[in-house]
Amino acid sequence: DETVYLKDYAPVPVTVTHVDLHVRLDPRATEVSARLTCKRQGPGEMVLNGEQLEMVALRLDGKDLPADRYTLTDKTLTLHDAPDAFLLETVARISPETNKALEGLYMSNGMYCTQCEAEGFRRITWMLDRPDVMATYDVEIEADLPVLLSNGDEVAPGKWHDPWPKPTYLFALVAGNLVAASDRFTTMEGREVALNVWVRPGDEGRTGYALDALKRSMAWDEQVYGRAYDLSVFNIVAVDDFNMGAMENKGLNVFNSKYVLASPETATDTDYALIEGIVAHEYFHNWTGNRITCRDWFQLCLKEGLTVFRDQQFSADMRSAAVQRIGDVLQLRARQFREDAGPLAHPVRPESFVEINNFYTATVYEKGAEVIGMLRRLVGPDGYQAGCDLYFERHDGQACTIEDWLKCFEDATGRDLSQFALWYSQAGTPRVTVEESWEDGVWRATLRQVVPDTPGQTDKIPMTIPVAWGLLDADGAELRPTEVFELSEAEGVIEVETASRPVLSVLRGFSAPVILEHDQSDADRLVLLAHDTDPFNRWEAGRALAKARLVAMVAEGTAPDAPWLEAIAKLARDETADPAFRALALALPSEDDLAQTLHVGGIVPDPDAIHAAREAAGLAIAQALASDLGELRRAMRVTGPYDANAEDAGKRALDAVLLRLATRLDGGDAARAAYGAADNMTDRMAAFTCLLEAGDPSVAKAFEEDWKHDRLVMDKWFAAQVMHSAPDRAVGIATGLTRRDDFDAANPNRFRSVIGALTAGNPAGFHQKDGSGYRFLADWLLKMDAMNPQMAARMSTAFDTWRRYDADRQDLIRAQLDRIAGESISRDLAEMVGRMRG
Ligand code: HT7
Ligand code: ZN
Repeated sequence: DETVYLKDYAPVPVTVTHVDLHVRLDPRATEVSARLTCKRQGPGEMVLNGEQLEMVALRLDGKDLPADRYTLTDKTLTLHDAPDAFLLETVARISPETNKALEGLYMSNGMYCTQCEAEGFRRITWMLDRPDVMATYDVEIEADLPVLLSNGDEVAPGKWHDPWPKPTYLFALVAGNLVAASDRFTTMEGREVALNVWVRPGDEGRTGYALDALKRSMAWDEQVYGRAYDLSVFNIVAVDDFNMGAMENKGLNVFNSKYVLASPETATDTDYALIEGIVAHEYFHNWTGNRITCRDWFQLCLKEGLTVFRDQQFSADMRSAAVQRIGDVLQLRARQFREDAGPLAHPVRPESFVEINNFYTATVYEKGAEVIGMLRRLVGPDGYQAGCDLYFERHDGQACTIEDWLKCFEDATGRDLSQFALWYSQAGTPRVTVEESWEDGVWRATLRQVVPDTPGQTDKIPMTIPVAWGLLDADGAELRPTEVFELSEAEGVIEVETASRPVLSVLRGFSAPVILEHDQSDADRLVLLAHDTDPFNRWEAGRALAKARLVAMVAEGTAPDAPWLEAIAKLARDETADPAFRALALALPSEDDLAQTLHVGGIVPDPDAIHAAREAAGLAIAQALASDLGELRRAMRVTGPYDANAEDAGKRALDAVLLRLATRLDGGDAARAAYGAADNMTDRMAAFTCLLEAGDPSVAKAFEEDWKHDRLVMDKWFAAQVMHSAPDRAVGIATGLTRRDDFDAANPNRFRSVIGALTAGNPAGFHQKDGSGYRFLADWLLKMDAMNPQMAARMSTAFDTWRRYDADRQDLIRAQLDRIAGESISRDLAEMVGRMRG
């Protein structure tokens, strides 16, 4: 059994305090010479990790090690009778050019780069590849290339010294023909820091936004958390082939080029916002992750949940806090609630894993961030700051646990957090039901919580749930401003004396990651939609109304009703509301969200019927707004050159929603005009996708002609065609795209832009009754697994909702899962398929 358990954690008997690396780069025969300064700290053998390495030399204290002093396997190097203090020297040969898994040292477009989190360092050399072993590093890179980078400060060309002890997963090395866009930042401690964004020659003009985001992140972390940067240089490198978004290696962040490069012509507002958020996220890791790291991989949420929370706070400060919160919750529900409701559900801090790469999940990241948000609500902003200050002071330079983190808040605030800690160990999204009564001048809300069973976990204990609430009167005036009710038992009651029946606004700001069941009348929801002082709940009321309509349309075949359409139209016209907010309020719940809602309500979701209902609702909204669309769009016109600021982006977002509505009525006339007039990629993509939906035969060709030279723009082109095609054509289109010469499956962005676009972006297409979508995905998972197991395992989660569907679809999916399981597959994919089959 390859399962690793949290309960088995034990510190290493022999540790490494310093690493000297000499790396002679060669595409197929890179030589890595390592000198490890080792020190015994307890009894036992030293077991180093090492995979896919060819051993060239092995010496201890300068002498070749005799064969009886060590054991070498394809995964480990065990030293027998290691002394108390010694130098271990190894020379390993590796082949970066053939490394398509993109873990360890690999090549991307002629450039060398590394990805060591979580366990990639062991593919570079033998080492204690675990986060609780923290060492200083000296690195020398030998290669006939102009740019040679590693962590820390450059002490001579190609020679780097990192004075901050770090675990292996934060090691990085980059070498290639790169150019930098540069700037400077002076920290609050007076340190002068050189900032560089390294890209391929020709891409320099697209680095400005990332550099600016970096400077704003550095200033924000000083102002809000009191955290300053600690080296003389901060390097960011853009890489085309990258499994995830970016990586926070000490002083040398490596980014998927998609999250660095932006120009108005090639990037959308969404891209700009993502670049800002991810640059901030990786930078914030310098303290929450690097200076204080994780004791073991079970504690991943210690750095990821906290850092996501910090990047969300940053984005809220840079943009509209309400719009940011709605976006974060949409994302949480789409990814994390889905995960929590299926066979892949796991606690924010898992207790076991087979392959750690499979646990970089929405639960660890996004639910992990929600847990921090709840903690902040419970202890208050001052308590939160005091707890964070204590954490940074007490644990700087250490590898920590969730217990260490929580103890800082207990010590700083005097609060007992033992019940709150259950959020880290109990999986599943709690359901909170709210029942209201109003009798004899007393209004009462009874709140009940249930934490559902999840794989391997039953009979759960009630948790501490901060429920923010307020009251309005029937005309929408505020009766009671926001308060937080701590629901810490299975049931709790809120009581207020009031002469008239109030309208409850509950779970304001989405104060806890729970599913709220509140049987509120349409009339009350309309009051909240029009008047709630909490912008999140204004949006939420509109969403609840839309969901109820769509569910009825699917389940009962009803048509959208006039009061709802009038409320939506009123909101669209409401000039006092932020356009970005209006865009969000006009967007209908996603098909996947509706499928889950129906499933929970005991109705087997039919993906085609859901798609048809959404289309019909869209058409009805378009008709309700028909006479205003032109005027509303004119009001959204942005004058002057493109700027990615939130205000302009909000106008473009609302314009895109209105254009989509117009397309339902005019067959694409307005979109054709918008496509022709677009001077930026946001407007161009909005018009392009409308024209795809309208079935315009020429637009894809025209777009391709203009952009075939640009890889990142072409990723959008690939994805859009799959996402915006009619469901019965989606698999055929996706298949056709994979046969093109420029479909390079080894590039994760391109792979996601077709396969991910089908599974996540066109659910009705993926779930076609004939099973073609399932076959298509399984074929690609098997192909991808042979190349890049991490990618295959991640993409396989598209199957995780299979139990929602009808018996025929379940059989078809099950057959594909069985087929995959029957092949010789990676540990990564095997774990995921095993968990999904149950
Ligand atoms: N901490 C980074 C995680 C990451 C990663 C994990 C597994 C495999 C590849 C990876 N690339 C990046 C990113 C982050 O959360 O900041
Ligand atoms: Zn992170």
